[in-house]
Amino acid sequence: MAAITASVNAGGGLADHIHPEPQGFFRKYVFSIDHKIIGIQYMITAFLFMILGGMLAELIRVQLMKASGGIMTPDTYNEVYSVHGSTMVWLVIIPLLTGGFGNLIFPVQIGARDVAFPWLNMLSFWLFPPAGLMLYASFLMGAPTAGWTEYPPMSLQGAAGTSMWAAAIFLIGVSSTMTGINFLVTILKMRAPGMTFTRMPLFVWGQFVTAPLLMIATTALGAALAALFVQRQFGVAFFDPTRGGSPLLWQHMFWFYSHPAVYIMILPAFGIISEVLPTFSRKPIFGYKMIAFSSCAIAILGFMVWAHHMFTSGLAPALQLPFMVLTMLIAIPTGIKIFSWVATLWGGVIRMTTSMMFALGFLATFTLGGITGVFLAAVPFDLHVHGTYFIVAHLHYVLVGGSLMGVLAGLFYWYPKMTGRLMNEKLGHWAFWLFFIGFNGTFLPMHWLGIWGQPRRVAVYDPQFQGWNQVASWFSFVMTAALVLVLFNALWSIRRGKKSGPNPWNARTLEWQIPSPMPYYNFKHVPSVFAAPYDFAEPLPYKGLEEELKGGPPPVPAAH
Ligand code: HEM
Ligand SMILES: [Cu+2]
Repeated sequence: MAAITASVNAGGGLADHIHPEPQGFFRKYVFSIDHKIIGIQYMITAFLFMILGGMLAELIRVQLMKASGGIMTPDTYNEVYSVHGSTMVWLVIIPLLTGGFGNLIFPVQIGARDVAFPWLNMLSFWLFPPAGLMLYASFLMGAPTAGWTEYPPMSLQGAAGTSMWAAAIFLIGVSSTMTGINFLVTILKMRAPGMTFTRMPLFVWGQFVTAPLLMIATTALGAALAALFVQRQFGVAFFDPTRGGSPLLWQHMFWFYSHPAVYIMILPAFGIISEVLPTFSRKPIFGYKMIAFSSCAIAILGFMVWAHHMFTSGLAPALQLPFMVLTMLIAIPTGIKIFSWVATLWGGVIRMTTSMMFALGFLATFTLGGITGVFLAAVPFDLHVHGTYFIVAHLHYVLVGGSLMGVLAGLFYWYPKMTGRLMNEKLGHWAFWLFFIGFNGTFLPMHWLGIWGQPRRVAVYDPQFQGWNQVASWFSFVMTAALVLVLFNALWSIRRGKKSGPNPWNARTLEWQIPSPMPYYNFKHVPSVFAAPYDFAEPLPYKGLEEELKGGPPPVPAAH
């Protein structure tokens, strides 16, 4: 490893290329090749799509206030939840956690000046807004109606918008794949001298195990989407059993992507939590290696469990047991992480910043989502609740209570690194409590609604479920208000927030050793790393950072 880092630095490799900072609005902010600007572009775009996806969510909750529905026809309702789910997965959570926070932070944390392929990075960002607009344009021609999973045969029958959906998600997939390659090469080749694998901050580990998932799993999705598109537009019978195709083929390909994709949506969030908890309890993270290696175990196991989404799809009984056992195994590395996080808090000097509160909220709600995941892995239980609101409850506990809370913890934590200012803590605390209460009030009742038998994805339902649906709807407005408050806080703080200085939290990883906002080149002198992060009692584990906080551009290396 030392050999690789040494040759990169000595051979005039990527790490020490210095180019003048681009001038002019377009080169600087629109077609930027700077990983930090691209990260912020991803975040702004994803938050805009979150507003659209959130409006659809509220339409869903308004419709479900009354058992007899009321505001939408069933057809429109199908379009609304299908686009809502697709938005939240592909245009919000994945872009925020990989393209957004990934780009913004991890290159700095390994001591690099940029990612390995800056132009590819710009290209993968610029595939994202058009793909999102295509998804929304599908409303004009009949949006997809078969949910975010778009199972055939239903997805073969929908209006033209379903083909548009397939094309849009395909574009997003291409973008994800490029990001994965870029991040993997960056982490393998561009770490600062001394930044060995076991000295990498845990957020870097989160991106490191996510990158191969982005590359490998997304390929399966791309193939499935292409096949769906080709069957719909040109009639090749991939999924049509009457002509030798198989609708189950879609489910296998889709879940061979989408189960690993749930880890694309959670492993980077694990990384954020692993940064926030030690910083605000002033203790080294407990079980660093266990946290890092359990992420690898999760990534590998994640490829072996996809058929747990197909227990009710006519999967051969002989296959049910192995998929059940493998799925349950994932609870082990996940549990290891949860115990490590709790042990990190134990005896720590806890500072209740907003970021810390979101991290603690994550611990509580993600754990509950993980537990219902183990329930679902049990085939007899799954046969009972598959296709009910119990699934909706489970997936929102992991995706909103896990991934999105991780995003919010990261937003409050790293906001100074983007803007040089802190977000308002008082508003932040309000937003946290509104979010936590609103979220649990919305999704907790769905567990029992599901067990009692309320089916998901229907526009009208049995009147006996109306009471709890109203509860869920009212709390969903509270949760939305919390997110609006976060957004307002972020916008207000750009100008009015308290100046943060380089290291407001007294954190130890490299991004905090340079000015806020982070300068164009990140580092004047690429630092040397001689110990692991997070050891708050020891001196900083870096050499060569003395100049970083003084003004002016970095010296041009003499070699070229
Ligand atoms: C211990 C970890 C987990 C286990 C054992 C687990 C297990 C399961 C199982 C068995 C199902 C299928 C239920 C059915 O369709 O009948 C399911 C659904 C789902 N899970 Fe998990 N899960 C876990 C964690 C996660 C995480 C971390 C995420 C995302 C961040 C996630 C997202 C989802 C989603 C989106 C669905 C619903 C798919 C659909 O629309 O049909 N799960 N989970
Ligand atoms: Cu799964």
